[in-house]
Amino acid sequence: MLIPSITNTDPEVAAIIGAEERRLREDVVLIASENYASRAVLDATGSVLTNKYAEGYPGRRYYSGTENVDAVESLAIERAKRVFSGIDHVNVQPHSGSQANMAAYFAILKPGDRVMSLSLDHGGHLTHGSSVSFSGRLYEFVHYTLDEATERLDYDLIERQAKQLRPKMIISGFTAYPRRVDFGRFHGIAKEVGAIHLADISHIAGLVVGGSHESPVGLADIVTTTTHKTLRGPRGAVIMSNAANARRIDSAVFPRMQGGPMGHTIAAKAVAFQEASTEAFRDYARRVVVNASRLTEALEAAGFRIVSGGTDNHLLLVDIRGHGMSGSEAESALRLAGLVANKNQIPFDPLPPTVTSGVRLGTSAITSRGMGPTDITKIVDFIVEALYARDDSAALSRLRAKVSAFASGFPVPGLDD
Ligand code: DSN
Repeated sequence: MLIPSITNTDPEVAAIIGAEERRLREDVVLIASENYASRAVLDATGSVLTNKYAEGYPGRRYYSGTENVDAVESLAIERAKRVFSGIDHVNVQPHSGSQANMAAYFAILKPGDRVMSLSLDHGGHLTHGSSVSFSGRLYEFVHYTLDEATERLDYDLIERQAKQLRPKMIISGFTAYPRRVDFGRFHGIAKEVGAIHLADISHIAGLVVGGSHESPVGLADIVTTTTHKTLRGPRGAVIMSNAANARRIDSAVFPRMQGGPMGHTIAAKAVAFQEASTEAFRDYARRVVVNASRLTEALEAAGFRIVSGGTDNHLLLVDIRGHGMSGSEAESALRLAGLVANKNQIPFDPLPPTVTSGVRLGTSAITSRGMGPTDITKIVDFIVEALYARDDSAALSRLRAKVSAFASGFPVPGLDD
């Protein structure tokens, strides 16, 4: 699949891309935020639209010759509005999820304003107020946490906290929360205290457009999402908002935060939105959730504790403490066996983020390769074998060969389509 021009002109880079293609074919990718983009998405990303400067918005650019970028950006907006049904306004220019959140904050907040969000160690995100992120430095973030017994959101507690602290913005949306999010409840709480409700649906966007998770549209003033996770598009993001915040969002993205938009990535976003509007994508979203449930059941049957007792979406958190290892030890053993997952803190984790007591697993990528419940049973056998063999590098290497033979039997979107 390697693009011949790179092979001919830059064999060094071509070799690295070739190695990544092999890795994507031979590994079982269980990282909850990763996926396989289609060939069409990759083609748009690698297109000549990368060459054009087009600061501004369709019909209002600072350079000439932008008619094709105008057309593709307008199309991406129109398609995003179709899949996120009911949204008033979409900005398709943010280069990443972090930048989408930054622009949303710039649009609404002044430095020092108070914002409420889930803490990072309970499943939030760096840009939801971590002290090492611009967000925690510029704004006064206060955090809600999960309930210790249920390991789920406690909406009554969030409501009490919001009434007491009166934040200007409340953020819903998480990176490691396996349960359904009640956007309606967040909407009610935000309304009650006069806060803006921002829903960061980066993880579940594909489930939302695929009809497998409630949509925040109409319940959040601003919705941010990356386009490359469950949505299966190019690496990038979009910001959606109600009409009242549209102008503020646009001017926060450009000129306040970003310069020229990436026309090639915007074209790929348009392609991904088109793909996400099909019945095949709805079926994909359903299968992602079914596979995550199956993964949960099989791991529980193998003796693992699953945080919150299960999952309603594409991800789950495995509490690895009962197996005498840390999340980082588990991550390393799995990697050596060709199983790619990430260590992750679990709620009330006594261990730091570099070690952790948990592993986060997701089913978006394996479902894109066509794996189903029977394959999940096999994957759990591999996981168990890898964790038990964690100190035996020869056994892990033999297992890797088995995992690679298994994974190579499935097509790789982007390479085989
Ligand atoms: N890095 C992403 C994740 O893995 O959830 C969040 O930005």
